[in-house]
Order: sequence, then structure tokens, then C-alpha cells
Amino acid sequence: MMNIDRILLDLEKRNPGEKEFMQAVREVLESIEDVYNENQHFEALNIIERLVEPDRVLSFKVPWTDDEGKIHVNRGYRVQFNNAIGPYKGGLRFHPSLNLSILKFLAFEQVFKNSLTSLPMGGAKGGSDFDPKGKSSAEIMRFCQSFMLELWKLIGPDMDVPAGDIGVGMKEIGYLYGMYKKLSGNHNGVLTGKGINWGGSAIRPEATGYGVVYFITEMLRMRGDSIEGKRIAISGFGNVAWGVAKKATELGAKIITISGPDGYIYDSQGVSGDKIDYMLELRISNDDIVKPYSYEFTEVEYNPNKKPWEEPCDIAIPCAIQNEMDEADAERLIKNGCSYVCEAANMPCTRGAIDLFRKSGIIFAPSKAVNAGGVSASGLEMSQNAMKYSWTPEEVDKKLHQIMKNIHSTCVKYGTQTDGSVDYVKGANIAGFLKVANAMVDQGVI
Ligand code: 2IT
Repeated sequence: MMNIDRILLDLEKRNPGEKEFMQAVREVLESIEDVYNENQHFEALNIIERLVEPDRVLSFKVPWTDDEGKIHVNRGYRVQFNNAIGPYKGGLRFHPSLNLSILKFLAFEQVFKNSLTSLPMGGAKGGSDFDPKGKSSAEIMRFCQSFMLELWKLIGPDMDVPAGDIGVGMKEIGYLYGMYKKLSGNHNGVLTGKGINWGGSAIRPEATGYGVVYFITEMLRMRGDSIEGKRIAISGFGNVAWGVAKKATELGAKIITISGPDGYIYDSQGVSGDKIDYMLELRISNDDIVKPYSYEFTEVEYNPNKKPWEEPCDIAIPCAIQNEMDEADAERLIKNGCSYVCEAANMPCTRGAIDLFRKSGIIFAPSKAVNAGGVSASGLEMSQNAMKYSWTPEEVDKKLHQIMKNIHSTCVKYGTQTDGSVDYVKGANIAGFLKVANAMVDQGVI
């Protein structure tokens, strides 16, 4: 029988202070406990202990020179967590807050997320505590080149395929890929999120946000509802928020907020049209978000140092970073009559917030299901690279849409409770777990 407290206690002993990693593991274990206990061979093969230990954790020095000639050293990482169902796959994050606990939580989550996509991808994550904010393109290029000087030994199209995450967009992928190509002599597509003219896939930039909206559309459809006319509060202003705003607006919803580190803007007219394109410019400046937006579009309300969850909305979609939505935010959303909370960033809701959503009857969907569209499009980029062929945007979008529909129905299949309600957290975790655990059973103790 699974003893969650004992497993977590052991894990805490071996990984002191890794609170994000523990948070992610606890959520999965609590969800899969019953299924695990019903399948006694999992216990006999010690699947849980094998699942919570990453295959490999790599850390390396990344020295680089700034434009003034000053030399800096950052730390680079790659956590290759589990490759039972396919090559390691997952993004690279460049953010000053990055540490091993965050990377292990992200890589662990990626294992189950990738399993849900139905594509053959294992789970990994990497990155650096390098802060791209305020750096010149030349500095970013030198950093990426130095980073790849170590990383290239660890990756390969059938071994480990990195992509972007926070702080790593197409520009950084370009610099990383250029250096990989130079060192290895191979143009084999080993990174995803590449430029469309050099092996990238159509729709990859939009895919995470579009996937989020496709998932939500399914959730609503199942309940006889529709996204049209819904007021949606989102946080963040990056790639995910942009994709969500684009697709949700196209389908007739109204995006009423976006946010940055300096606060949030409330736009009663909705973030639409030119304003969505303007988000791309904000992304490049990457610093103050709220102020420039409110100068550009005067009708909006500027709320410095506050979170968007203060605004009454029908659907809340946190698109920024882990643990950005806490109990106080959850209470506000509940009080203001929000019906759905869907995680578009990785693990943006704290455990306390999720408990409150459950109690209040808000329908909550977890990131590993909701934001799996990004890595799904990455998987489709890998397929296209392997075929030396590319699909049209319509073809990729259709496949992405189908994948998100499948993920939703898989969550419903594994998450439907005796009272008929759907526990999306359970559904996503059980489905993601079973595929990986069964592959581990088939492949023996390795
Ligand atoms: O969190 C994620 O799923 C990503 N950052 C995308 C990973 C990928 O390999 O495309």
C-alpha cells in the first residue's frame, strides 16, 4: 500500500528544502494512490521510488563576457527525469530565480504532461539562473553559445530534445541551435521552437496558448456552455498569455487583464486586435509591462503592484509562473463568482488555492493537461524534422486541436468521480502515470 507520508519524508531527507519539487510530487502521489494500490505489481517493482528519482541531474559552469568586457559566471542545468516512453523532452528556462528544486518540479511535471500528449516523449527540463532582462542581443548570444558548449554533449534527437520556457524564446533557441550545429556538425533539429525557415514548426509560437483555449473550450462544451462572451482574467504577458489572448478573442471571449512584475492592467474593452500584437513588443522590452501598455492605450486602468485576480471574471488563467496564485487570490476569485480556473503556466496555483477551488465548486484544471499544447507542437516539430518535411499551419493546428481534445477526454475518463463530477487533477495524473509506469514495468529494472 502506498504510504504517502513516508515517501515524502524519505524524499525530504534526500532533497532537503526542495519545496516546489515536493509540492509537485505530493500532488501526483495523492492523485494516483488508489490506482497504485489496485495494481500490486507497481509496488512489487518499487515503481514510486524509481519514478521520483531523476535519471540524471547535470549542472555546469557557464562563463560569459558582457559588452563592457566583464566576465560573469552562471550555472547551467539539465535534469533528465524519465525516458520510459520517449527521448527526454522539455524546455530551458533562463530566470534568476531558477534552482534545482524548481527544475526538478518542472522536469517531474513534464514526465506526466508529455505522457498525456500521446506523443513519444520523456520528461526533462533545464536552464540557468542567467537573467536575460536588460541584456543586449550580443550578450545573450555569448551566453547561449557558452551554455551550449556544455549542453551539446548531453542532447540529441533520439536522446534529449530541449526547447524554450520562460526567458528562452525563438531568439535564444536560434543562438543555441547555431552553436549546437557548429559543434556537432549536425542539422538534426535537436531543439524545438526553431525559426520557421530553419526547421521550426508552424503554430509552435501560438501552440501553448491555443492549446489552453482548446482545452477550455472542451471543458465548457461538456457542460453545455461556450467561451463566447466570457470575461477572462489572465496574468503574464509572454508567449503563453499572447497565444491565449489571440485564440480566446478570436472565439468571442474578452480578455480583461494582463500583468507583469509591476502590476496588472484592466482593459474594459478587452485586450484584442492591435493590443495583442503590442504584447509581442512588451515581451521584447521584457521589463515594465503595465506602464507602457497604459500609456499606449489610454482607456485602460493601471493597477501597480496588484494581481489580476482582483477583477470579477468568469474564467481565470494564470499564465506567468509557479505559485503565483495563492489562497488570498483564490478567495477573491470565489467571492467574485469565477467559475473556472485553468493553469496555463506550470503549477501556478498553490496547494491551498486548489483546496479552496475544490471546496467552492470552481472547476479547476491543472497545468500538465491545460498547457500540454506547447510540448505537443514541439513533438510535431520533431516528427516534421525526422521526415525532413513540414506541415502547413492548418495541418499542425488541426493535430494540436485533436491532441487537446484527447487530453480533455482522457482527464474525463480517469477523473470522473462517483457523483459524476470531474476531478481534472486526478484524471491528468492517473492517465499520465499509468502510461509511464506501464512502460517502466515492460522495460525492466534499469
Ligand atoms: O513547460 C513546457 O511544456 C515547455 N516549456 C515546452 C517544452 C517543450 O519541449 O516544448
